[in-house]
Amino acid sequence: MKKIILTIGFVSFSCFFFAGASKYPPLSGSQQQPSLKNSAKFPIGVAVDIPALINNEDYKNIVTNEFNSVTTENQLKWNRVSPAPGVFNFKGADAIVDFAAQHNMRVHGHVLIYFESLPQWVQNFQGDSAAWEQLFKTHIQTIVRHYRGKVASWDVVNEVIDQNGNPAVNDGHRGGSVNVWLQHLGSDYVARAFTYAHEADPNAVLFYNDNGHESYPKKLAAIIKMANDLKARGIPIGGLGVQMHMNINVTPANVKNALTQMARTGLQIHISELDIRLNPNNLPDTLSPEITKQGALYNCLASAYRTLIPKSQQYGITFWGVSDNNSWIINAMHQHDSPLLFNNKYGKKQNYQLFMKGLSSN
Ligand code: 9MR
Repeated sequence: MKKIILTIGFVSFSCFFFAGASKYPPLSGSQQQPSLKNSAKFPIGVAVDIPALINNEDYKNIVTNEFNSVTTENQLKWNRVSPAPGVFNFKGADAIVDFAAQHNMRVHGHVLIYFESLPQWVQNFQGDSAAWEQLFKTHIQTIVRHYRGKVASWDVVNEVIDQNGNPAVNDGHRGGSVNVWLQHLGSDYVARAFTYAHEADPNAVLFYNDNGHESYPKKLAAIIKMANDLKARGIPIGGLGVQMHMNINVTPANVKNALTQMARTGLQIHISELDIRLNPNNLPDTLSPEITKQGALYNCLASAYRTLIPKSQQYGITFWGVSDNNSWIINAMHQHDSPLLFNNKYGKKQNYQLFMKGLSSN
């Protein structure tokens, strides 16, 4: 076994590689190509969107060659799937689910209850708490029933704990949306969301999904406490989504600490929205000096997940986007960055190899 220590700037990465790590692990089929999915003993996923998944051959090839799980990046957000009262438009998400079925991929459904990405009609909805409850329940159950047997798991509730570990009343750091669910349904709506989803598909694995576990200790503690409380009450929570939208200043120690603590819940642990920003301050100049740091962090993350999460809890690692030009960091945040494993021309980056090495077991 070799220990490789990379020290770049003031960040030190310490990862263990086993002697066989440069070879691909034994695979069930003898003809399998080297790929991310063939290098891991757990699913490797990617968030996908329409129309790229239908129109773009390079994008499709990466999705089918490298991944065995897909997450619906935007097509099941409330504003897409239910843009008007009583209207459900499943066209976009159906296309993703059909694609996944054709290519034998798992589908993770994102997202049922999220107080961002709500259409105006929900934000302006008028009614007493019973009317809000009905809106909430109908939304969850209509979608989960539609995909029963086709979508393996759901982000049932997303991002409702703030950085200090308190219930999020708004998306403060992004400045805008109010948590209408907390406002109208009281704090126990999280538990009811899981119960409603479970009624609609008892076989689906149900996740609470959030970010910042590696950076905000009070938030990490609050998420773990909530998960343990839900479990103790018999609420059907099956897993925790650890988004891991990170940047190169996150330390391996913080990643390892978050994963170790999350694993103690006994729930499935899904690294659900992985990307690593090179350029958190959005500087205009070259990104290249930071690429080594990013690669080292990708490598450590893969190896930490493989070694620190018990096999029975490894739901997989999902990237938030196929290639840099499809990343929300470029498209929604308009940042100058290069956060993923594939570049703007759909080519593999150096990070790809480093992440893959981290996936390999001895
Ligand atoms: O990647 C998504 C981007 O395309 C959307 O514009 C944005 C707003 O809906 O949401 C992005 O995805 C978010 C995910 O749904 C929840 N966790 C944070 C993700 C990045 O903002």
